[in-house]
Amino acid sequence: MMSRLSILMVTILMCGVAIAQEPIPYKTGFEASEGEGFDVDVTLDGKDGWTAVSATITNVVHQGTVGELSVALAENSQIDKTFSAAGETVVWMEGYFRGAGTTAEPSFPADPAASAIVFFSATNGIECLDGNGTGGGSWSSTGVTLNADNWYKVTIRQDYTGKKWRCYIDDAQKPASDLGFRDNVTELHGFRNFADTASYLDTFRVLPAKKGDANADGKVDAADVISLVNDPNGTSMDIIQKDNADVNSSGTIDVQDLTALIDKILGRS
Ligand SMILES: [Ca+2]
Ligand SMILES: [Ca+2]
Ligand SMILES: [Ca+2]
Repeated sequence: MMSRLSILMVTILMCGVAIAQEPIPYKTGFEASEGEGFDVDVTLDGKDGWTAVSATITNVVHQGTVGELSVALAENSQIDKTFSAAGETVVWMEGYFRGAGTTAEPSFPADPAASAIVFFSATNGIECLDGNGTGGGSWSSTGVTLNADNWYKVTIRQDYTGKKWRCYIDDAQKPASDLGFRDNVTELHGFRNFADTASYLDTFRVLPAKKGDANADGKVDAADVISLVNDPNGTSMDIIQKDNADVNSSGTIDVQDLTALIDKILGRS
């Protein structure tokens, strides 16, 4: 029941989809300057590989971000983008969302198959599905309530080997524990966002987890060394950068990670 759904952030298994799959890393701010046809009041459908029903580009942006445009999702809208991420076992997906959520109970179609699902509830706040891998699961609270005027940065880390995912709201892991996939999905295929109440999306990106990629551009090279030299403890890094910059997976970022990064680039590890 499409009309019962609010914001869904999900990776999906899409079969028989005719549109081209975008390779990752992918990022967009839905800005006119990106040259993909984004502009005020144009439909998102057909722009930069997005398919959309009742979603347009608008001049509402979230606080603190460079840019002028975002996506406005009308009531009962849906947007999709397919990705190809063959061989990537851990993938990050992130976007800024704004909306009041829905008063309806979460209700998502069994098809397509889905790994991670984030639900915006007007009554319970942001909820994440702790899936059982066979199409079901239980809803886990993030403890974050919704204010219709606020933007929420939602970052998800999906591990396609362990069939586990994590949700971060504004760079804090919520809920604190790892979550299960709803279905037995083996790799990233796409992103879908349903909205049954008006909402917004901006500053969206999808990239593989890569140890050493401290600037989160999808590559491990000298630019990452510069990032770590300039911020040796990752103090000003976001959650994706922090995960990548902890090259030796010790849980902290320090000079040992810089050494490990240089070794990695020079092929010494
Ligand atoms: Ca934007
Ligand atoms: Ca990099
Ligand atoms: Ca470390």
